[in-house]
Amino acid sequence: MKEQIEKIMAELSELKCQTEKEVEEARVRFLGKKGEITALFDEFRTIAPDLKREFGQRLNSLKKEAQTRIDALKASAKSTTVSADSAGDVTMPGDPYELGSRHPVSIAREEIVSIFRKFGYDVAEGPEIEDDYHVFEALNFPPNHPARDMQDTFFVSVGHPNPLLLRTHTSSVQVRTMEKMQPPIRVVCPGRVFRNEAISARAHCIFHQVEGLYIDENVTFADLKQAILLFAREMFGADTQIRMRPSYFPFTEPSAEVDVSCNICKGKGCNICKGTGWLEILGCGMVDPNVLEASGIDSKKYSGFAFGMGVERIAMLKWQVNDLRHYFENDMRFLSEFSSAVNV
Ligand code: 2NM
Repeated sequence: MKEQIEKIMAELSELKCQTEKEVEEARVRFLGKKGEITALFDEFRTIAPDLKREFGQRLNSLKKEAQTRIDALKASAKSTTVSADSAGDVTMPGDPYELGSRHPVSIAREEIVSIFRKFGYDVAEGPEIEDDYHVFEALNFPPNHPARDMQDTFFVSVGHPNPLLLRTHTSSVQVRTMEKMQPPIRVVCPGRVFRNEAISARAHCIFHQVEGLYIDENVTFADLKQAILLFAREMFGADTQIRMRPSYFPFTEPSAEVDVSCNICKGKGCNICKGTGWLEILGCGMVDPNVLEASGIDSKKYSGFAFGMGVERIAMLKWQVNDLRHYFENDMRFLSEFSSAVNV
């Protein structure tokens, strides 16, 4: 029996297995019901009582050694089997990268801009950090206008003779465009704007705008109305109606606010349009002659219209999102809703 134990010990230490199947065969050979070690345990019952203690210990450590060895072989066979499998069929297509998707505000902005590009507008961008002149002065804001107040505007430098501030609208980009070129001018200016406002379901201190400007000889309010109607029908559907309400902006005269017919209830009245059948989408007007002159455009020869809209607001109406804050929180459950929403 002693020789047998030693022989099996030696065999175990030299045992090599490539696959899990070979490890299982080795386990059966040594430790299975009819295995070599199991057989030695059967034989053990018949040996002389004075040898039992010694052989009991030897047999137990043999069994333990066999089990440890087989467990180790099993673990290494498993890892080699996995890598052999994944080498597998090299003609199989690879695992695709998980792609993200466009943010809904980007989708809406790109759709707005692409509609105006079709109408022949260029796209202009400009700095987010501006000076008082391009945000207020050149746009006919009187010196004491409340928008110039720290309550409404974020100032980057305070107490400076020409303080820097975060633009509150992208009209500043249109001022820079008028400074650089003579009519005809057709531009849309998409970008981030900043207002010192308390964050709520309907307002945020950072949001996105697209503003438009069209200047040429004989541009009239009728041209403005037609441009806005065509835009609204491209954006919200061919059967969309618009209405204009008189309004006031420092940079336009006359000014108007534009509503589109509610595309949810088709004008009947629902909770999205608060029972009115209409949804406000933008502000617009004829550019004030003071604004044209301030940027070097002859207001006797040229006239123009301008408009401005909030991209988040358009996106809320388009996808019936009821809380603006969804657009700033980057919650994957919200963002992944838009993975197939691009239709530009
Ligand atoms: C609006 C509403 C009305 C506007 C005016 C100008 C500029 F630079 F030409 F004077 N840009 N944008 C404008 C006019 C913006 O947003 C609600």
